[in-house]
Amino acid sequence: MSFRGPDKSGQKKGVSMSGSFIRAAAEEERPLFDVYAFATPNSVKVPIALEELGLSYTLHGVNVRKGEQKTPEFLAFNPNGKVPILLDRTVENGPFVLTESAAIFVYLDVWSRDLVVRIMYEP
Ligand SMILES: N[C@@H](CCC(=O)N[C@@H](CS)C(=O)NCC(=O)O)C(=O)O
Repeated sequence: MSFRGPDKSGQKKGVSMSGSFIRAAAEEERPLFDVYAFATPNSVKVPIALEELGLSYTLHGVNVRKGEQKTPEFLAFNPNGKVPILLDRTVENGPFVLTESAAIFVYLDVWSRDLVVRIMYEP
C-alpha cells in the first residue's frame, strides 16, 4: 500500500522520479529517503535494506510503546498508524510515502535498478 502525504503547497501532484534531484542530493549530501521506524523486525529490515543497497537515509525513531504512531503528524503519513514508513524525497512534488515493509522492499528493488538509468539519461 502506498499513498502520498499531505500536499500543502498547492503544487501539481504526480509521481515523477528525477535524475537531477538525485544528483543534487548526492552533491549536497542530502539523504534520499526518510525512514520512520521502531526497534522491531518489520521496522529494522528497512534500514538494513537501505544499507545493503548503499542508499542514503535519515532514520527517525517512532516509539510505538508510547503511542507515537498515533500522533496527528504521523497519521498524516500513515492513517493506519503503523511503522515502518519510507519517504522518497527524490520524487518531484514529493515526498512519496510508502507503508508496509514488503511493499517498501519491492519499491526499493525497482528504485535501485532504475537508479543508473535515471542518473545517466534524465535531465
Ligand atoms: N505488515 C506490516 C506490519 C506493521 C506493524 O504491525 N508495525 C507494528 C510494529 S512491528 C506497529 O507499528 N505497531 C503499532 C500499532 O499497531 O499501533 C509491515 O510489515 O510493515
